[in-house]
Amino acid sequence: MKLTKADANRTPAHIDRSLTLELVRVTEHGAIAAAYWRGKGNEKAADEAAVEAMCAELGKVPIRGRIVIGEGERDEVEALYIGEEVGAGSGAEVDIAVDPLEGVTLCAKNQPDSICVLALAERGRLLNVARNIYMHKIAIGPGYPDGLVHVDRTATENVSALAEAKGVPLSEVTACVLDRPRHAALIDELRSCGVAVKLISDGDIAGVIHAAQTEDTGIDIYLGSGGAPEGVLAAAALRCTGGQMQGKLILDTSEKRDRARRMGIEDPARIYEVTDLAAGDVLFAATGVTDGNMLPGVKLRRDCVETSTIVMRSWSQTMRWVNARHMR
Ligand code: VTB
Ligand code: MG
Ligand code: MG
Repeated sequence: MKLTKADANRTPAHIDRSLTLELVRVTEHGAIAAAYWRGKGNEKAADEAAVEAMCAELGKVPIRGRIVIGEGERDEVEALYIGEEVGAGSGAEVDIAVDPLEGVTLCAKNQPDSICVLALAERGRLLNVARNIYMHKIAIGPGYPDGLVHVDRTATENVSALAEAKGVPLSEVTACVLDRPRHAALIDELRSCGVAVKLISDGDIAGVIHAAQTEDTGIDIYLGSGGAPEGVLAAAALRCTGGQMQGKLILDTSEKRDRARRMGIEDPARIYEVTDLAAGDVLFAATGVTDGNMLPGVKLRRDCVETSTIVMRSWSQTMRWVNARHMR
């Protein structure tokens, strides 16, 4: 088989491919637990349910795993804290990034695209960032020249370059942006260029992945700032789907800069490419909690529970959609 788009990413296949199905079980269980809290208005309970279920399932996976992006610091949260050792205790040494319930608000309000997410990489290959750090992000799909867009350029420059490369007028470009007051100027700028703006209320991991799947989603580019952990998780997915992304951390206080330094970040102004955020061999899994554009949500049927998961592997550049029935 001739592998082309994979070549740029190609690294030795260090991670056992059978772990893909193991990860599906983990995000499935997290999503099912959260699903019982859909629309109940209780973000905390939904999040905790997902954490607990993921944790229990991770304990069965044959890895020596370490959480590098988790729910918080060891003294802040009980489970899935940064530095926690997870897995069955034998197998490869790997690093894990989780967001047990990405889009807690979406789940609590039963709105689209809340997902249970996990990425797994070789030891030391995921950027380690704390939960309260934000990141400027820009992402486009595969098939464009390297460096076509840049996180430090203006939105106008970026969408103009993209429209030209795509061979369409700016009025046929769609940008996805988190609906936040801090993005008001960005949204105005995009609209004044004639670009269509798809506003999402939460969930920018899905937002970035949508930009890499333009043919299915109609979204050409993702722009704006959001959680840095979500940036690393999105980059892990992009390693598998193809596409470009850049991230720049927002370290706007000395406390954040110190914390980042302690986590190994030397240059606070560094621009991270996809492979700086998630390097080497990477696996990514996400299960839908609420019905969304990316994945259907959990279906609670009379006799069974149905889940839909996407699981990806960077080495093979495979994306698999796994629909599962779990008998009650
Ligand atoms: C961001 C985004 C997430 O929450 O962290 C956002 O990356 C936080 O929003 O996908 P605020 O600007 O309100 O802090 C999500 O949308 C959901 O966790
Ligand atoms: Mg979370
Ligand atoms: Mg999140």
